Amino acid sequence: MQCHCYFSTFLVIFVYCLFLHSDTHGYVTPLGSDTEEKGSEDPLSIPLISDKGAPLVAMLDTNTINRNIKSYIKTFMENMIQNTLHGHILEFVRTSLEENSTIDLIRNITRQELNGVLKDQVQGICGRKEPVKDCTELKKAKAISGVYQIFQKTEGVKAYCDMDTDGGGWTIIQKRYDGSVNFQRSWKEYENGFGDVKGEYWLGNKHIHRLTSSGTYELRIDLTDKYNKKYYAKYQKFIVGSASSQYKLSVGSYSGNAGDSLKIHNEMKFSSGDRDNDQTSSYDCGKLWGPWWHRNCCHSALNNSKRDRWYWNEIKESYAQSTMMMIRKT
Ligand SMILES: [Ca+2]
Repeated sequence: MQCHCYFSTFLVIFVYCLFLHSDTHGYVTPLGSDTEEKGSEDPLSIPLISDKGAPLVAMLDTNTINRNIKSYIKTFMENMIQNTLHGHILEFVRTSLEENSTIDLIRNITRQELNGVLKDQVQGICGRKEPVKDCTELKKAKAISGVYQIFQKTEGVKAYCDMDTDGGGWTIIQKRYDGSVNFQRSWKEYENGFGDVKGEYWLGNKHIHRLTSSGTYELRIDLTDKYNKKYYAKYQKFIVGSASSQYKLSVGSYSGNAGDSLKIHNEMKFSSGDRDNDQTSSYDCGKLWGPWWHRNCCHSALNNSKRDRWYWNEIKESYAQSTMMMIRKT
């Protein structure tokens, strides 16, 4: 792939964007692992003392300063290009290449296609004037699926954005597929969020509340059963209340093929193992079935700790092998 042919063009655009928005929260950052580690070290900071003990600022060591800035830009740009190219190359190869294409034709089309993709990506991201709140806004900035920082300029929560399913723009609030993350957690952990944003995670009730109280949001739940059959349940109404409401669920206007196993949980408070807010005195549903908006154990329980007990009553045999809950502003 001849990325170097137009790399310099986008480097110029990127540098322009970087200095146009000198506040690092002013643009959207695709968060790769390398970027996160380097970002936490403040790569643009200027060392006061060299590794030999010389006072760099006093000596006006501009070479070191320039080297740090160049290193930061290089790392950021490499991550951006990798993230950008990965999804779009796969999509392009899948949809656009014909069997009889010649090597030259493929090369030319690929270069042209990727040129447009990169240009849109960089300009879309840099062109934003306001901090990004969620994946729906990122979709408008032409971002692709991946981990992003939402709620910029505040706490900077990370979330995985699904830009492909059902038109994209989805902020994933729950994802499970291999049981690698323990979901039998405390009230506080469910409030703040936990897990691996690149893998299995819960976004956090306070963040879900903040999003769903800021506009009209829809919820989509994707499930697969042990036969690998895919199901989905979509709700045009989805609101999670504040902490004082015990993160009460308001959900409605179902469509899909998974069946409505959330209906009976409507208007229920959230329960966890250490906070029983359900409506049965016989059971502590949060302990038995995992934290959820329980009424009386239960028609759904997708946070169940047991790998084979991710419960959705309406699907075949009632247990899912993978679950994904995501929300989108309408
Ligand atoms: Ca109870």
